[in-house]
Amino acid sequence: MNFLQRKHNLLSNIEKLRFLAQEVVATSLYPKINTEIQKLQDERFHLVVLGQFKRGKTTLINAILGEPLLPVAVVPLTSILTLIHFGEAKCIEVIFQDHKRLTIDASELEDYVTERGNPKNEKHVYYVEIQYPSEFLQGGIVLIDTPGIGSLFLHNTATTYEFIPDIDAAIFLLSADLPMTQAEYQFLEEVRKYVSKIYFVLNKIDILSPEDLSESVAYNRDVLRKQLGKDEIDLYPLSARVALEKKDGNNSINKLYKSLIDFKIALKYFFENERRSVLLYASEQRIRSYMLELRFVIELELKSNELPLKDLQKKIVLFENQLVSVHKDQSQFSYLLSGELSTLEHWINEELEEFKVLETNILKEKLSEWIDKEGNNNGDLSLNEARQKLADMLIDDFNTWRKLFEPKLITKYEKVAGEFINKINGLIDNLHKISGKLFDIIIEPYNEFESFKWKKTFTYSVEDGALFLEIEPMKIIKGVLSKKVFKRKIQKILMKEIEEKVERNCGRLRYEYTYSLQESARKFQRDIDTEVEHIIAGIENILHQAVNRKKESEHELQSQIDLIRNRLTKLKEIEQGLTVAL
Ligand SMILES: Nc1nc2c(ncn2[C@@H]2O[C@H](COP(=O)(O)OP(=O)(O)OP(=O)(O)O)[C@@H](O)[C@H]2O)c(=O)[nH]1
Ligand SMILES: [Mg+2]
Repeated sequence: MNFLQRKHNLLSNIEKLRFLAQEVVATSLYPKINTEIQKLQDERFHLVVLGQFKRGKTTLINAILGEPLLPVAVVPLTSILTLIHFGEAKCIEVIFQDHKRLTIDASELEDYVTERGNPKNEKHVYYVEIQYPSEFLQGGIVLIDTPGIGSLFLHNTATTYEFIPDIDAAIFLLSADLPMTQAEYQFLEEVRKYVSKIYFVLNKIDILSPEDLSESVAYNRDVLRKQLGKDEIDLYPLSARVALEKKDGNNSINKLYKSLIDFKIALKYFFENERRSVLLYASEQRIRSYMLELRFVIELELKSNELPLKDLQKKIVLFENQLVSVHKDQSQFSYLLSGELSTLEHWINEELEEFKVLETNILKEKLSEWIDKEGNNNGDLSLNEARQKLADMLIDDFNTWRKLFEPKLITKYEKVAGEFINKINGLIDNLHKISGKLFDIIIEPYNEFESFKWKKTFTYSVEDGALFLEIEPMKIIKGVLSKKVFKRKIQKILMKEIEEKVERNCGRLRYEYTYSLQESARKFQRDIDTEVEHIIAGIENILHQAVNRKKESEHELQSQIDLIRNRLTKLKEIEQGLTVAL
């Protein structure tokens, strides 16, 4: 069978599935299946650039397009998904969460897709879509820039994690100068569950000497081989930045530019030869997980309709009884979560307290030294200058401390969040297992309830802004006092101010960290409760509908059972059709 026949077969099966999903009210699969049909009809292929923050994802996309279209920076930046596909003319549209669209100019992109221009996504952007006249994008390729994972802006990590199931193939960026981090390993493991084709790019090779480069390539290849358990790794060392700048007249730069050309050739080869089968495979995987969900719902409907009323009522009572323990688990989890968060807050306090004492002493020492030196060199030393110096020193020290402290906080936080998400997924699994067991529904051990699973992650972010330091106007009239006395006076005032300023700024950090933790926990708890209640309501709805039907005539009940049986048969046919088609 050629591609078009396979695509046609897959599409006709998915269309049957859509029809079925529309009939079965107890699921919300219909829009998801609809999107899949659209994507397959247009042969839209999601080639997604992934990786930790600041690895150079956005720069690589610009280099592939050959123009600095998307904004890049030295700080974690991209916060919104950007989908770029072929168009005769450049056109950029922002799609908001309420589905409103706005056409913007390239110069305005920064205001929507970056953490700086749109902090914490306060503009409620869903995604950005760009039409771009590049030959590379022809044939339905959608090149997608994602927010980097693992930065302090956890909502960015969340956006990217949520998008993983929609990826057809990935370009996974690593950096030549840094070994892979724990966050990257975890992320790669998650991506592998959904994506069969992954290209690895070892970026920033321009900063390494040729010897260090070969060591870095060998090391990363080895790590990936072990991690993926396979010998063949598609690893492309290159420099996105140099390739984008592609300056002529310098041989080494030309060589680096060539690595990007080689990578583009490999991608082109893939597009021409493998893209279509990968597209079908990825689509089929998504569809199979939707079918598992649908099958569970239809079987539950069938079994509950087939049971005699008395037995059904008994089972409903049993289900409701078991729900008590589910709810108990649920409230125990929130109790555990708040416990874990208080431990984390306690740890933050301790760390800040330790830093406060240390920083107060260090600043006193550093500033006294500076006043002594400046006072001797510069007769015009003013209180304001000294205050400014203190502010600079304090901002520097706080920023250095934050750089060390915040990654530790994130690691601890992600661990708590990860454990909690596993617990919730266990609870969701359990809900289905309880009802499956009560109604004798056979659940295939593979993949179990993957499609029901909670895929969101815990969102949490901390402002990256400067520390707020007010510099009060100078009140002492210089000149009235002798230089020496004046110096001593400045010193005395500022030593006291150091204590206050360190105390106040540590307090602000403490507030910011704990407030963000509590806010994100509250939101998470709300989302989880809604999700669990939604699943329970779905199951109860099926059971109670069946009870009501039992009160109708025998004839009507029987025709309803026949209808559901028929749906199950249709679903099995679709399943078989899929297997034959692919
Ligand atoms: N030396 C060097 N720097 C690079 C290269 N590619 C990107 N950079 C720099 O790395 C920094 C981050 O680049 P971005 O493209 O914004 O990285 P990103 O992965 O998109 O970052 P996020 O959007 O925050 O996840 C910028 O300062 C780039 O100029 C490269 O090949 N070599
Ligand atoms: Mg970026």
